[in-house]
Amino acid sequence: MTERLAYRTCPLCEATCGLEIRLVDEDVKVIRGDRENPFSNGFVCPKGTVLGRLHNDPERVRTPLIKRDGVHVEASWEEAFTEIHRRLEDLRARRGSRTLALYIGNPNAHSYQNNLAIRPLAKSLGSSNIFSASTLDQMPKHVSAGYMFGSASTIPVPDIDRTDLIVILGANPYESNGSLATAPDWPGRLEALRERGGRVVVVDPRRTKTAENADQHIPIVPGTDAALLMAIIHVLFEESLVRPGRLEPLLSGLEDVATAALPFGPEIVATRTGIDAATIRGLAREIASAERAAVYGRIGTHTVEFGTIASWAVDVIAVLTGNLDQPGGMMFPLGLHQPPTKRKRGFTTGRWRSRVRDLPEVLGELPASTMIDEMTEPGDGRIRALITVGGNPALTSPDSHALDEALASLEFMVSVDPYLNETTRHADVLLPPPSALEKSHYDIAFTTLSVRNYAMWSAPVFERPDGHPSEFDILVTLTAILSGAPADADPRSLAEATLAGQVGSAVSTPGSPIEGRDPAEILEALAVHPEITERFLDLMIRTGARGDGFGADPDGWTLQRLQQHEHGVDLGPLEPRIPEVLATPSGSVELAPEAIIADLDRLASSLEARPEGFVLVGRRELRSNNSWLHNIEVLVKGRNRCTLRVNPDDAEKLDLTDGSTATVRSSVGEVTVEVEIHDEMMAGVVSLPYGWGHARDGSRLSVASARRGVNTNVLTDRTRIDPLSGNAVLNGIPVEVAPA
Ligand SMILES: Nc1nc2c(c(=O)[nH]1)N[C@H]1C(S)=C(S)[C@@H](COP(=O)(O)OP(=O)(O)OC[C@H]3O[C@@H](n4cnc5c(=O)[nH]c(N)nc54)[C@H](O)[C@@H]3O)O[C@H]1N2
Ligand SMILES: Nc1nc2c(c(=O)[nH]1)N[C@H]1C(S)=C(S)[C@@H](COP(=O)(O)OP(=O)(O)OC[C@H]3O[C@@H](n4cnc5c(=O)[nH]c(N)nc54)[C@H](O)[C@@H]3O)O[C@H]1N2
Ligand code: SF4
Ligand SMILES: [Mo]
Repeated sequence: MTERLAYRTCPLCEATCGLEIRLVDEDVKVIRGDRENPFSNGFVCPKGTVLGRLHNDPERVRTPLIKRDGVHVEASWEEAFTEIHRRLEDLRARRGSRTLALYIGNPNAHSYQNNLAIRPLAKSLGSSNIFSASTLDQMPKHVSAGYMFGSASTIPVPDIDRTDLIVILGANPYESNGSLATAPDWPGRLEALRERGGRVVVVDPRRTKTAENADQHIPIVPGTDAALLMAIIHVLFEESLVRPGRLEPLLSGLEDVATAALPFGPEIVATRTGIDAATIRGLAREIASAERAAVYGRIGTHTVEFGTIASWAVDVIAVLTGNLDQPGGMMFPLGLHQPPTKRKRGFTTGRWRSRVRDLPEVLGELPASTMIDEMTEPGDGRIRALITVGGNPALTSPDSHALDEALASLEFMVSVDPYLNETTRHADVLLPPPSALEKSHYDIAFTTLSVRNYAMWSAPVFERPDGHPSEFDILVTLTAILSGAPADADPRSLAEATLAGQVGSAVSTPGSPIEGRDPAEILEALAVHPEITERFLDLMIRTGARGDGFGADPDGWTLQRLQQHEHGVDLGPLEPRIPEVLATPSGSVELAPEAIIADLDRLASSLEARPEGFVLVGRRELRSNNSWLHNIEVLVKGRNRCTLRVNPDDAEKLDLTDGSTATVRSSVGEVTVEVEIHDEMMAGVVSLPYGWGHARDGSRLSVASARRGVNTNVLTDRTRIDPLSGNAVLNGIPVEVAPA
């Protein structure tokens, strides 16, 4: 019997917890939180402990599948890529590149290999039909950050370990463990905040677990956070509480914000938000008077009609109260692989527009909500083929019944995914990535969103089975095929050429730490790493803000040095980064971007609207992860969690009893679901979890299918989006509820 311990980062959610994996004879025996990890200190949630079960899930796909006469059959990698090559070439020849599309799902954000490979893949498509889960999620934040700070990835995070007050809007980190604010053990950190005398305020239509454990819970009418936040800004100006402090000389548009906030007095927004004026004023004063305060909004402020305004307003409040870029306020992390400064180029959207609904491009993407229209509306450029990488839009995007039909009508579909699920069952070719335990890991995305500067490298726990390409190689092979290479093209040569190109550009970039160096010398230094993906990462780390500059700073970081820290390394608390982090053309924080100010008229008009009936919001739970962990028995056993939560008074009015079934109807669809009467719900608001609705023909998810649940996105309407970001409206859906 041989025993060993392996350490790695959990790749499932944004918290990036360190795991300790005990293996006996190369079998995963137990996974626990790594107590020596300096960031997560042993914290783990139930999901992190199932990586072994995911690895061993008999239904996890291990070899490529090709659909023949409607049935998925096993194929070799060579056969799979030959089929893709043949079908794509044929389609392109007949219909052109414009008819190809790509959907990029959430797990891509958790994989540095995919981070490296996905943009080149998108480019090789030669089509503007690029969609991702970002427009079902955080796109409003990218847009507001892009306008304010000059780069869509410059997102301030709450410095929760040092703040005195955190106001959380539309997030439930007790269940989700946080998002756009990477911190293992959010619950523990919030409890520590309260223990040191700080306060936690939660704004949410549900009294969530996070609200339950907070000092104050403020219920809000769904979809109205932007109005509440504008009222807070209004009060800050009206009561002369504006104190930007250190940043004052670096701000532009302050006066314009004051003017723009005038129509949003607390007395005016009170009815619409359901929050009385005194509470709004009290909240504004509390934020202004706290020594250090962080205002943090997430899913409930982003996936709504005024998502971009709300995303912008939270950062404006941070600026006005002197909390932006200050310890204990909202700060900018600096990942180990990041350069110290951003290139100044400003931010725009709408460089092209979608064919059917004329929606603007944002960050090179079109809204996922309009994928259906682009697939179904006849005409030149109609999508006929789709590649999905790690996504399940048939459950996760709005109007998903219609999307499901649209997927079935495609001429060709490829999915890179470990499961045959609601989406990938439509794929003509399925390419399975290796399991998480067969991959190396570094968080490119989440170390730039982390509440402490932190880095960790995880080596694969297991070697990949013979002949199984890495996910990077799968994506690069697809890129090569789309770029005109033969089906048996060696992905290595394309990747090597890309790496050489990046080195070439780094040595010729003025101000780069390796400016003027010999590219051959740099490539040789990188060649110590056997995997090409490691070489890309090492190049980023060594030319990053803390890098060794390939010898220029002997104390600097390299990937090899990081690899010696098997528990990860703490790189210290967040530090002020303004002005270096600003990339706006003016070099200042743009407080009043034209597009956002213009959109405030729409918000003002919405204050008069008094929606009748019920509104639907979503919910996440600790043992679930978006749409894809329901095939793991230990995570789904127990009572049915896919229930419609209804406030007790509403239930009485509607004649609904606990455990009965109700029909929920929206403008686009209908579901029938078990009722759970719950006093956490605000009156007039009902809630359904998302990511359910399994047991579709052709999927292979027997555990999930036994607890199918209903798909809440049958109810969400693809025509409702936040216009500035193209983000789907997934919360605040008008519905009718009745006993079934
Ligand atoms: N366990 C678990 N963890 C996860 C995930 C998961 O599925 N399960 N998913 C991961 C992903 S991809 C993400 S993006 C993050 C998301 O992390 P969070 O942002 O914390 O997401 P939710 O738990 O959905 O919390 C959203 C909250 O907003 C509330 N809400 C709805 N509408 C409104 C509104 O109009 N205003 C306000 N103020 N509140 C509103 C809902 O009641 C809910 O409590 O979680 C990540 N972590
Ligand atoms: N109503 C409603 N809808 C929502 C939300 C909501 O709150 N309410 N939340 C939205 C949010 S925040 C998000 S992020 C989206 C998520 O939307 P998607 O990204 O479309 O959905 P996921 O469930 O994350 O899909 C994960 C897919 O990746 C596969 N997968 C897992 N690991 C890997 C891997 O290593 N490689 C590859 N290639 N594939 C892998 C899984 O099998 C699954 O098919 O949903 C959005 N939709
Ligand atoms: S909180 Fe997130 S990162 Fe941590 S163990 Fe759970 S799923 Fe993994
Ligand atoms: Mo997400």
